[in-house]
Amino acid sequence: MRIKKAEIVAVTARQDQYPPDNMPEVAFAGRSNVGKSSLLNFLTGRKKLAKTSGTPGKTRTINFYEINDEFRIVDLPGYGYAKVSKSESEKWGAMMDEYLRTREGLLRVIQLVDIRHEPTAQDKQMYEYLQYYGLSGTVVATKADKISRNHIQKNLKVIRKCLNMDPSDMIIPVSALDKTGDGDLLEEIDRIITGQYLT
Ligand SMILES: Nc1nc2c(ncn2[C@@H]2O[C@H](COP(=O)(O)OP(=O)(O)OP(=O)(O)O)[C@@H](O)[C@H]2O)c(=O)[nH]1
Ligand SMILES: [Mg+2]
Repeated sequence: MRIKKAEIVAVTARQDQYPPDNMPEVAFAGRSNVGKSSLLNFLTGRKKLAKTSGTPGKTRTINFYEINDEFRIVDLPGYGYAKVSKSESEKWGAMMDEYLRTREGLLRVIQLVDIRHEPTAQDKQMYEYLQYYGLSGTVVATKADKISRNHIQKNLKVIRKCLNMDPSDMIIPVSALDKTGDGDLLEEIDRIITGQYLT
């Protein structure tokens, strides 16, 4: 698949702000700073489509991007950002729940983890949540440029085990900096939106 067109269609904090539930959607979830917004920019070839930052907690809303007038990629707010208050993390939870549990068009949530580290307790919790709701199956290991080539396979194995991934689940290394892994990820997104994983 090639991305020919990408546009932001909604920045939302509540369900009544979502675009109509009339298209397949794939969402990006993961810790703050893991590189969700950067990945979206990389895939679409649009450096400034989504705002990114070296400081965690940049994306605080659920942002919908329409791709090729055909499907949407949804950039979710990150978790695990140390400085957030209790009320803010509760707000995050309610906002995520509202989207993940009600969205008919949502086919899968791609979970992003940092390729350098073992998944955190919150990463595991998130993946379990996705497994429970039937939204799991694809993991992206970000920032592959930060480790040597011969560590990539080893770290992918650790992540797979740590998240208790199913043997049929996919894990794809990417680097938004070196611009690698986009082909494999776009193929996977194509399988998702064309319903190849639906039973
Ligand atoms: N080296 C390297 N840095 C990356 C890569 N992807 C993202 N980054 C950096 O990681 C930082 C966070 O990136 P974002 O895309 O804003 O992260 P996010 O997951 O959207 O974060 P929140 O919006 O806070 O949830 C930025 O400084 C990016 O430049 C990558 O592939 N390689
Ligand atoms: Mg972001």
